[in-house]
Amino acid sequence: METLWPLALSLAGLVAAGPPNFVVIFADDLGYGDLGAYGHPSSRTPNLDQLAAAGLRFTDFYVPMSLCTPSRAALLTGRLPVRTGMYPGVLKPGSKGGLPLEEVTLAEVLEARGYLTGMAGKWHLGVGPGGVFLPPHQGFHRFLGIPYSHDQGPCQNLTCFPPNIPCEGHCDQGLVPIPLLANLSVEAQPPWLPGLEARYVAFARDLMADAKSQDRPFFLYYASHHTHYPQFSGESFTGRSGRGPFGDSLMELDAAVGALMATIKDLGLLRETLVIFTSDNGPETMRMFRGGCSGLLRCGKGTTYEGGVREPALAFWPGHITPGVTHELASSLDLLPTLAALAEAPLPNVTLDGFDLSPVLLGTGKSPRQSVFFHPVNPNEIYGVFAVRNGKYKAHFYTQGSALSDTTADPACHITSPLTIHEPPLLFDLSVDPGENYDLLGGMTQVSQEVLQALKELQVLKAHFDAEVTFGPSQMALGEDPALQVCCQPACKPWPGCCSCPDQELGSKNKSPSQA
Ligand code: CSN
Ligand code: MG
Repeated sequence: METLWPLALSLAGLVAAGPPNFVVIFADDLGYGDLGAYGHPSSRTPNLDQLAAAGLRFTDFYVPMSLCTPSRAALLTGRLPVRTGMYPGVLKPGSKGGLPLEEVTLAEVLEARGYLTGMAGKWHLGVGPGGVFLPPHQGFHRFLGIPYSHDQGPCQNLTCFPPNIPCEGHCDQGLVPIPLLANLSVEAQPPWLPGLEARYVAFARDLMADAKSQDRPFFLYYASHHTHYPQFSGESFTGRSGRGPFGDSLMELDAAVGALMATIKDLGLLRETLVIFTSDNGPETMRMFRGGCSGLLRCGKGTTYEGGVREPALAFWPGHITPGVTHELASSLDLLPTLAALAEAPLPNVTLDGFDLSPVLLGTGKSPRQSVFFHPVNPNEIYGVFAVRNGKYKAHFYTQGSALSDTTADPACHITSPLTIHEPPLLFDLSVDPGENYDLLGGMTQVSQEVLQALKELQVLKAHFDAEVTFGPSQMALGEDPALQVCCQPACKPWPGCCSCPDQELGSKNKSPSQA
């Protein structure tokens, strides 16, 4: 098979022994069915497909909550979003709260082990007064990115595709234009979106090269805005994917992955670098054909159905990970314990919800994870988890549609489907019914002893889990203060529109962010 970045054996790779480098690539709102390697018929994702072919492709990898902020918090802390206060919904540009500083992030775990840590892209774990919640205060030595979603600000005047095609829709009005931050300074407000991914790639290259020249391991958290709405892409991708604006955005993400891989190869670090790719939540199908695809799974973003919480996931590490497909249960919660184990870094002294999956990656054992639990995006302690998967069985004790999953053919996904209690739960055997179509207790077939046993186990798992999990105080409940929004022109008028320092006007000088 021809490879896009052939695995040349480097001498450095054969003698190295220190902790491995980690590159975690996190896509935004990319569905289970969106990659070529996961069966999409028209996506162009040659680099990701190459990672899948030469690495480990997960079929049963989950996030604990089907929304951006909670999912990102889970990835970086190894803890349920309800524990860290990252609920309900998502953080806003003027939110007072953020990921509590006492939470220990993966960056902090690895920084303490001597890693050079950097993050490019979408943060969405809070800004707060004076930027207290931003990545430089959460373990990242370097940060280049937007602190939240790129639709959380007016976008009618933004360019999404070159030379001057505006973004689709108006996005969120009455807010400051989206800022691009370099550490704690405003680099541009708003940045020119068709040039954004290339900037992130350049940042990532510098980080990896600098770590190598300092003879240090690195941790790169690459959280692209692709393929979130409104989709954008650079000149080389616009109109090139064969799948419209969503495909162009995905193709640019794929090319960024290729550029990161080429950099790792050029540095001679392919065998010292574990690359992981996944997505924060299922597709935002309310955007119709611009909203991504959950493939054969039910519903999408904002729901506890499979399409909301099961994600594409790849792990690539030549010489360490045998190429193949795994059906082991895995979760984004497992990243922190897994990478900490591989780096031989001590775990934070807190309740973790993840498991060390290094046996699955290295082919030395089975997954220690037997079950996964799903809270809704507006969780409470009375209902607890809405759904539980144990082995091949999944029970839905509660279901609720979401506006984010509107427009799919299945009305159960839509906002018009209210909170529904299921007693007994809806019960699916995902090994024969990954699309959650046929309720085993729905009277269609006779209920076997095995199914009754599975039901009992799921009920016990839910009861024990809910009893054990203590919710942290909601950071979203702290509310918003519009004056906390980042503004490149402190105290300007008329606010918030005056907070405008686009790339071409800013030139090379940076402006410090401050509160308006
Ligand atoms: S998300 O998408 O940030 O990727 O989850 O951009 O749920 O209210 C979700 N929401 C803006 C968004 C708002 C987003 C919401
Ligand atoms: Mg998202």
